[in-house]
Amino acid sequence: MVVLRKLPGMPGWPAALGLRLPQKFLFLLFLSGLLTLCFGALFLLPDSSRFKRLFLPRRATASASSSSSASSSSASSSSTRDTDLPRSPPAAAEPRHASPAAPRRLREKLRTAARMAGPPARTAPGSRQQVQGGESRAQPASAAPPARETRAPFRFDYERFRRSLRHPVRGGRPGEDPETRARRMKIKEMMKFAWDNYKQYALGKNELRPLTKNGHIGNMFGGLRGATVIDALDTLYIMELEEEFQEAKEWVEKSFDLNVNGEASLFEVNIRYIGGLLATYYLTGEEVFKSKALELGEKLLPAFNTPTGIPRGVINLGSGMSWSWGWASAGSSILAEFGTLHLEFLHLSELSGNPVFAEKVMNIRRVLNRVEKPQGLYPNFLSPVTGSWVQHHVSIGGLGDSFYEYLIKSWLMSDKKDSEAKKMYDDALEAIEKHLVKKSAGGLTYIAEWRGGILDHKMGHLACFSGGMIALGAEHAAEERRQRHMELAAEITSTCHESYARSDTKLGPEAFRFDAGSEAMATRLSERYYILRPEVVESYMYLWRLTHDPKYRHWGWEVVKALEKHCRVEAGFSGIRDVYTTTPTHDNMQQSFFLAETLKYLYLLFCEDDVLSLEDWVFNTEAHPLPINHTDFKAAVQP
Ligand code: DMJ
Repeated sequence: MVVLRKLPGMPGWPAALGLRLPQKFLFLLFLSGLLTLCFGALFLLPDSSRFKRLFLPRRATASASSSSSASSSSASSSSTRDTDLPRSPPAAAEPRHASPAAPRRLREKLRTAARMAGPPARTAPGSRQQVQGGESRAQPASAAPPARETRAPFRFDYERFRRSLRHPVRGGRPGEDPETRARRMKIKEMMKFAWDNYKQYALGKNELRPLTKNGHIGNMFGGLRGATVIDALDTLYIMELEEEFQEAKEWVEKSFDLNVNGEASLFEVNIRYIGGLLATYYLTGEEVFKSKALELGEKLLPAFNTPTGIPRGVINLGSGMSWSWGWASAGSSILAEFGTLHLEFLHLSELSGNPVFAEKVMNIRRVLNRVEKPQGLYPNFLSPVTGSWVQHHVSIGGLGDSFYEYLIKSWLMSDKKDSEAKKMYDDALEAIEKHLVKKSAGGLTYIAEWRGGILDHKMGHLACFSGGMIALGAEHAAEERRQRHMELAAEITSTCHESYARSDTKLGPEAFRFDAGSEAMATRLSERYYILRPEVVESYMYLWRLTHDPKYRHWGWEVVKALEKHCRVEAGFSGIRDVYTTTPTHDNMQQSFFLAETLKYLYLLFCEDDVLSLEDWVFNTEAHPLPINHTDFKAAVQP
């Protein structure tokens, strides 16, 4: 742009023309009118968006283009946020700055662009792995199909859904024995204690610090608050803690702010917040939970805007910028993270009538089906740019775990129609059985980890969910597999129980090993802690429901007693730093998953089977129940 400025030694333009003051004024008036006219004309040109990007402040443009194709109600793309320019064609939904007075052709053009384009790629600041420039030009397989006309207003038929359930949500308990009831009531009391202390000292923060009696915010949720509220909602409801449920609901209605601007884990926000909100909506029919879940779901969509459609692990919920974890090799995405979206995203499509969520996760599945699996195993790190594995580390514990869980649960949630998910699960389990399942010298069955062909004879606490998962899958397996898998599930659950039984506190360590003479015990100081994790009691709950062997209730009750003895402190429950001492020190953290999962699974262990029946519900990986599709979900995309 030419700048009119006075050069040294030269008279200015009007002076050089020999004009007097009134003439100068008229000249300047004419000049400014001319400029205004030219600038305004740019907006009437048919393809003016490129020019707008040149002239308008960056944030206004970014705001318009950050609305996802799912956008209808989200307030996420506030123009007050500082964002970089998108590098992809702008606009997924009709930009909010397209005024009703804009020429019709222009509005139609913008609408078409909105239908065709995914959400824009953003460049993340700092040294972390960034969204690559130009990436978004590659068409992810998940791009929305063209020419989808304006959707008819959509209303999910909640009453129809409730009628489709085969069991009452909270179930009936005719003629149960008094001991079972008393144990269940004890667990309910623990939940009330955990909630009351959180409410008193940390309401609105993410977790309670029960020793210092204050709140913890952390950095996993991108500025979102109240992780414990959202995680606790459905547990409070199921336990019939009515007053406490109302307190939690009121916080969601009045204080749960989605208009935040921070770096969140896509996975954690999905499993805890979206999972918790969806489950509570399905349980109660209260619209507030549905609308918050949908609004939050839309904010996650820009993370999928990569060449493959495999989302990156971290997203700024305000700007939509996304990037990979700094610790993940070569900018890779993590199997357990991008593989643990399927259940929630299908429900987001079901409730909104918008297929975009289902399309995103079906595309992840397509990419995974295309890529070659070493010996049939799924490594934990995948490049979102090339769609190839980055490292050959395989684990059914951390980094891999819930990917496998979501395969079998996707099939169950589809009312056993999603045969592709079932096949992926069966094939993966077969490879795991063949390469990773081992027996220790002392006869304990465990699942080892695999590093490029070398076995690491260790199991993490996280891997202990697999007993429950394998039992759940076995229940529905063909006859020859059924018994073998049921035995495998029981053996793994028993090994995990051993990791508890062999400690002084009767709580299990973060990881335990089967080498150097060790059997189901931690061998490193750094692995001796217990942070109120649920995986072992989760497996007890499934094994109880599927076998009714009383040992699982017995083992569950041992955990209750150990929690009371070692983790209960004056103002809540705390993790401990060493399970191998009877006087452990506390880590001062009441994790939100303790309320979402550990206490819920313990409670269900002492309930009748029809409370959150496995015939009606699947639990997401944070133990939030999502309904099985008995009524033919409209939005589900067929493989
Ligand atoms: C929970 O947030 C979920 O269960 C997740 O899948 C793994 N880890 C924690 C609890 O240990």
